[in-house]
Amino acid sequence: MGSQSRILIKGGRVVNEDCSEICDVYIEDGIIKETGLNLQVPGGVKVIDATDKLVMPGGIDTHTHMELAFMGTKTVDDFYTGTKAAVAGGTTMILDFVIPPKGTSLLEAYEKWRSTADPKVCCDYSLHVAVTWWSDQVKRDMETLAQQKGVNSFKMFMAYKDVFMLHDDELYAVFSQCKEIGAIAQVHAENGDLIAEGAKKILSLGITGPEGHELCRPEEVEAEATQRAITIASSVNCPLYVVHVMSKSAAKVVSSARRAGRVVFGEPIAAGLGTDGSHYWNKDWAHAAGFVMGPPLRPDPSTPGYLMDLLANDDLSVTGTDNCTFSICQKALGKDDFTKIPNGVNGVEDRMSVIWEKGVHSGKMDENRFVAVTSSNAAKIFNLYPKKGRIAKGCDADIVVWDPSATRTISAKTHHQAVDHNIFEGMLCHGVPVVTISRGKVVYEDGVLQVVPGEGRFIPRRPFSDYVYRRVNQRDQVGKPSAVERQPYQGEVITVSSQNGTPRHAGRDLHQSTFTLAGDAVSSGSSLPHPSKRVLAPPGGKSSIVF
Ligand code: URQ
Ligand code: ZN
Ligand code: ZN
Repeated sequence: MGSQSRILIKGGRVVNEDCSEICDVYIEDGIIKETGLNLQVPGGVKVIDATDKLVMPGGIDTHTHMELAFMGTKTVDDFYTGTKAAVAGGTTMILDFVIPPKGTSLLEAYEKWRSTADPKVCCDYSLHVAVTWWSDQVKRDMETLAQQKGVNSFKMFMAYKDVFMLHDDELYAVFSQCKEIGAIAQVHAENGDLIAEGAKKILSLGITGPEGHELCRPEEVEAEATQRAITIASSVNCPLYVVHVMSKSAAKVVSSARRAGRVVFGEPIAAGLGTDGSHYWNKDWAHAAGFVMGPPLRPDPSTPGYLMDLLANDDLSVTGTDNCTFSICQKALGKDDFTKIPNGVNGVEDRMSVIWEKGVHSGKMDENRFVAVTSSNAAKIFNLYPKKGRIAKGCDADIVVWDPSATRTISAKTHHQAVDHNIFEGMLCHGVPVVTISRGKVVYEDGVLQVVPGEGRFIPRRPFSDYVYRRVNQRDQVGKPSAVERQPYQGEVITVSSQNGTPRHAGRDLHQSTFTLAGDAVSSGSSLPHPSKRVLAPPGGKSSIVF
C-alpha cells in the first residue's frame, strides 16, 4: 500500500448512517485526514470527481467462507478471488470464519486461517471463530482468542449434526464463556436433529433433488432453533447474533425478542434479500443445486421483501452474504442425493447492489439506513467503529464512490468471482460502485481492479463492544434475582414411603427421578396410579396428594 497516497474526493455527497452532506474528503496515508468544502490540499494529489455520486463507507461483509473445506470439497473462491470480488462490488472488509473440526484446537485453526488469508487478501478482514465442540481447553482457547488474538465473536452451529453441531447444554456453557470474555455469541440456528430426521423421511419418499433440501428443513426448523438460542442466551445475559436469517418465521422471532428488550441482532444475507427458494423446483438440476445453502432459501416469494422491510426498520440489523461458493461440478457431488450437495452460495460481489436495488431503489429504506446495514452496524457490533463504518476525520479510508442511478446486470459471465454460476443471474440493479478505496488506495475504478494480494490487513477486534455490552452490563447491575426473606416453614410435612422397596425421601426433586403425578416412584413398566389422584405442588416441590 503506497504510504504516500493522497486522494481528494471532490463534489460528492458524503453518506454516513446518521446524516448526509455535500463535502469533500481528503485522504493521506490510508486515513481520512479531513472532510469539508474547499479543502486546502498539497500538490500531487489524485482528484476523484464525485459530482452527483455518493461517497459512503466501504461495505463490511459480516459473513464469508473463503476457501473453506466443507462437505468433501473446498469453496472455489479463496481469499484472493473473494476479496477481489468484494472490492469490485464496493465492499472493503470481510469477516470470515475459522471453523475447527470437532476435537481440534481453536488456536491452531485460527493460526492456520491467518497464514492462509494474510498473503492473499486485497482488502482488510477479520475472523470469527466457530466453537464446534466443548471442553475446558476450548474454554481457555476462547479466552486467549479474545484477549490476545482480536477475536470478539464466536459462532455455534445448532445444525450439521455430528459435524459442527452443539447441544443445548454446550450452548449454555459456550454462551456463558462468551459473556465472561466480552464476546458476542453467533448461531447458525436450525434444529440439526429435525434436519437429520427430515432428510431421511424425504429421501425415503424418493425425493433426491434440491427441492428435498428445503422440504426436509422447513422454516419452522429455523424458527424453533432461533427461539431456543435466544432463550439460552437470555438465561446467561449473553448478547446474541443470529447469522443468515433466511425466513419470515425466524425473522419474526428475532424481531419479537428485540422488541422485548433482548440484546439480539439478526443478519439477513444478500441471497435471502435478493432471491427465494422457488429455484429449488427448477427443472434444471444444476440451476436448482446452485441455490442450495443452509438454512435454505424459502419458497415463499414474499420472503425477500419481508426481510428487507424488517431490515429497513431495525428489526434486523446487519447484512452479510455467507459467501460459500461451489462450482456446479462440486455441487454435483449431490446429483443423486440432495444431502450431499455442498451447501453455499455467492454474494460477496453483489451484496451492495442487491440491497440498493431491493432496499433503497424500492423505497423501503433511505441511503443512511443503507450505510447502517451494509457497514456501520457491523462495525459497531464487532467493535470496529468508527475506525471502520464511517467517513470522518481519523477514520480508515475505506470508501466506495457510488452511482445511485447507474445500473448493472449481474451475471457469472462478468462477475469477478471464481464460481461458475451466480444466484442473481440476470438481475438488473440500480446502484453501482464507481471507485473503491481500501485503506487509502484505489483498488477498483471504472471497472478496472487495481488489487495486490496481501495488501489487506487482519483487523483485531477488542472484546466488550460498548454497542453490544452496555445494556448487558446494566442488566448485570440491576437484574440479579434475590431470595425472599421468610420464616422457616414450621407446619406438618407428610412422610412418603417406598412402594417398590427403594428408600425415598420427602421433597425429592421430581426433575431428577421418575415419579407419577401422585408422587409414586415409577419403575419401568409399572402401571400409573388412578387418574383421580393429583399433585398440587409443582414438580421438584413437596408433593401433597389429594384424593
Ligand atoms: O452454514 C454455514 O454458514 C456455512 C457452512 C456455509 N454454508 C451454508 O450453506 N450456509
Ligand atoms: Zn451457517
Ligand atoms: Zn456461513
